[in-house]
Amino acid sequence: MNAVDLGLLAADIAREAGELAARRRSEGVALAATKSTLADIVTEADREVEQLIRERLRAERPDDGFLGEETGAEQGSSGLTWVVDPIDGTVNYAYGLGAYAVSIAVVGGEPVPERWDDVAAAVCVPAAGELFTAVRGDGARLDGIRLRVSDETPAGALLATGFGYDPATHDGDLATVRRVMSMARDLRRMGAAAIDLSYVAAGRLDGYFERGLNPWDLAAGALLVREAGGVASRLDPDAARPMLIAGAPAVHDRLRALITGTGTPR
Ligand code: LIP
Repeated sequence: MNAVDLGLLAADIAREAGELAARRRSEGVALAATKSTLADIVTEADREVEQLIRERLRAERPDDGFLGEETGAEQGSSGLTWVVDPIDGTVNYAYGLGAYAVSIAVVGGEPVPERWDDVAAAVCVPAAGELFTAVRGDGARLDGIRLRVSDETPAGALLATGFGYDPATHDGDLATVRRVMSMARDLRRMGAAAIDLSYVAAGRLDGYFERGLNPWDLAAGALLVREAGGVASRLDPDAARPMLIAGAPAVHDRLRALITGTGTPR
């Protein structure tokens, strides 16, 4: 299978998984457990959707590896790994907010964000009926239409961020927000990194930054941004909470400079 075919497979499975997530949502959400902190939850649907994705991939691509938010890692022998967040934005999902997504990426090499090679990705946002897709070297698309990142306007950049589930990290994250507001026209906090990144790719947001994302939160979205002409990079990759920064090249560079303290506020 070439990258385009892998992208089609990712898209098909993301669409089917999105339908299952939406169906379960309409039936009511059952909390399954809490994870790293009380605010970090997993629902029965997260597990069921990941199971469906895993089964579909096992049937189609038995030699590939798998790295999923809920069921963990399984090494493959093909050199490819599927990096999956069955429901990104679980808290939104549990509260009945529509900003949740199924995020599926396939990467080559070691399944670590700095070292993997992007191959293909799909992000399905069931509540909006939208499917974002990207294939390395072949662009990013929303329901088949080519995407392009947006440049900052004279009014400043429309930025988004997120905060982790650990209350101990909130002060630091708010200090970062304070630093970047000098370039912002406004700030959004959607609650699902895969959607934030898809929106950067689509030019619905000019830039996005967040500390502490997991590989499955960013794998598909980062490829979407890159294939839409943007940059997605990680600061402090070896720290406990690396910072992801994404946007059109100029927006990305300005964000990075303000976050690292090397940029001058406007
Ligand atoms: C969530 C992210 C969200 C972020 C949370 C968490 P989950 O993923 O997408 O934007 O702020 O820390 O990582 O847990 O809903 O899949």
